[in-house]
Amino acid sequence: MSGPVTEIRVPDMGNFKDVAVIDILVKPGDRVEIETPLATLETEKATMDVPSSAAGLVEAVHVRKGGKVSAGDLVVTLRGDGEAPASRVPAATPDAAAAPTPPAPAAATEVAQPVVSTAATESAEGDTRLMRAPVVAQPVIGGRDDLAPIDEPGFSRAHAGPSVRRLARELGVDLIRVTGSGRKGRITHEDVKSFVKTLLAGGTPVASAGALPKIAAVDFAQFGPVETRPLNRIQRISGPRLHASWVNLPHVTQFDEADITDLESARAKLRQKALQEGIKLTPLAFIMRACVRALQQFPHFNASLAPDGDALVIKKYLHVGFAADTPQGLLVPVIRNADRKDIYEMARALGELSEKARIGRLSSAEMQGGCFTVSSLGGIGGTAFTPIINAPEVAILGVSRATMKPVWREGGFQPRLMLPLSLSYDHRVIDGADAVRFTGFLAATLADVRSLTEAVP
Ligand code: CAO
Repeated sequence: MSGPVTEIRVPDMGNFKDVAVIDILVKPGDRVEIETPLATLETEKATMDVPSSAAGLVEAVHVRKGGKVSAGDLVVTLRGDGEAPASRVPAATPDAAAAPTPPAPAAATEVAQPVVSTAATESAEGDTRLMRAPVVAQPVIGGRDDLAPIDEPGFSRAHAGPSVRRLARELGVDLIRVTGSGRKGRITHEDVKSFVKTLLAGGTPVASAGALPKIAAVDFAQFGPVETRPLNRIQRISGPRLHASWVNLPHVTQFDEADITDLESARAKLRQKALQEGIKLTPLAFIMRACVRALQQFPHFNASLAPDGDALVIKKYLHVGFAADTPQGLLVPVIRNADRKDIYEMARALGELSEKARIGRLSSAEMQGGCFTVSSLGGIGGTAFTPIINAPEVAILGVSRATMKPVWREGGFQPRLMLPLSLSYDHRVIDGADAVRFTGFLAATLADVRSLTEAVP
């Protein structure tokens, strides 16, 4: 190919500067078409693709994953094939955010625009509004009125390039209802057309196999003032993981109670001695120790499903994680070889890892390899909750606040300190009967202080 060299640069992104490059989508030698995504950028408020504004062969990529870019920076150089003479530098609109994007004339002269794909918000100045196209009258296809009115905030968030948006506008298709089949779920021309074809054929367009129905975006500002705060880094990482576990694992939660009256009086006696050694002996250390014993008794709780789901991988090691509430968000440090730790060693590990988590010093190795997780909200309160399994683990124990309750014992009511347990388990691996056996074993172990305080072999 011997066409002219075209430089594709970062378009005007409103107020954003030094935006992180989180993905490079092409390499030298790749053939790209107009609108082929070249790189993905991420601001605090949105991720956006930089699409090519010309067709040709990639000669060089000038940005690197992990780097930072601003408007006008060179992204790639293309050796064109004469199909699409693109403008070299995106037109610097003085206030691109303020002006609605005019209907672009022909694709060949279109200026690259970032395509916001996620997390764009009402107040994401510039990035969301950059993508807004003028609203056109919506045709009623074939006399049918299946086309719901376009939900503007949702439409502007959809992962689609400018010409796909234009096509959708022309056809009156709300992009939020279309499932993208392109890279990273990007909506293509074909997706819009097949959506319309399905409507014409009298069918109901469905999301592609396995895709979840989307929740319609709401422009909350129409109901009153709002403030939009970006999720923090940990929330952005843990959110998709929690979601993946929630939608992939059939969760059931078993509730139970453990009588920890004797345990608490034993702990009160041991606490002072432990404090002298710099160890804070909280109920959680005993609960973790009891979990170790339960996991040894029920090895299929100390397991994960093989990736194809047809075998159980039983672990011969016993690393137990615990949820820690930190200023940065929820973290799960893992106590390695928890089966080799007595109650004091367990409490020391809990204290050290919690402190590291709180001050942001936890290494990623210290959060890996867990077999089972304990999430204790007991220090805060509550009576029960349904914890989400830390997949690919198969169970998680939630612990709520212990309270004094009247318990019928030996022919009369006695005040006993009862600890609420909430065990969520993956029903593909664990049956309800085993879950009750597990919590029953835990309760019995927590009631038997000697078994918890004895030395570990
Ligand atoms: N019932 C009654 N009191 C309890 C209790 C329970 N189940 N668990 C702890 N307590 C008490 C402790 O004894 C301690 O009181 P004292 O100081 O008088 O001894 C107090 O509550 C505070 O304990 P703690 O929180 O400092 O220590 P911990 O070992 O119980 O917990 C940790 C450590 C890191 C798990 C905890 O600080 C934490 O972050 N918990 C939140 C976990 C979480 O967010 N889970 C939800 C995940 S899903 O979103």
